[in-house]
Amino acid sequence: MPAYDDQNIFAKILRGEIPNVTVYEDDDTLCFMDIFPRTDGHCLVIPKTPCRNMLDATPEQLAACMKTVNKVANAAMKAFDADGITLFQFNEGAGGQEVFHLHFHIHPRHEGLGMRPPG
Ligand code: D5M
Repeated sequence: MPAYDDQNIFAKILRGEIPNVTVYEDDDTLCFMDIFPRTDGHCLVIPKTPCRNMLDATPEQLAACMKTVNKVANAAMKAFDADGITLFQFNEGAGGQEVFHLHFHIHPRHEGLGMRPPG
């Protein structure tokens, strides 16, 4: 697997080099709105420390991300009056990953409503 590249777009967001719409932040993680939302309320949770994806993540990075996913997903259930949450996470190009900094997609879902296509 290639090494972490700090020129990826989420590393730039973490350094404040490009803007984002922040949903939640703590010492270890950042959650912000996805620029191409596939459902209303589609947002991303990332660790603040370098990590390419789940395959090279430490237990601490994964735990911190899951803690934030749990908080944001429960808040999104209320904020969007959602019926459920879909959690996506992709690893390497063959696994569907396009931005190579670990991230978890949170999708609030409603009964009978599909997801918009990617992009
Ligand atoms: O896809 C990467 C995801 O990251 C995709 O849903 C678009 C989103 N994205 C890309 N650039 C930005 C910026 N600048 N802000 C917010 N969201 C962004 P994946 O296949 O999961 O690697």
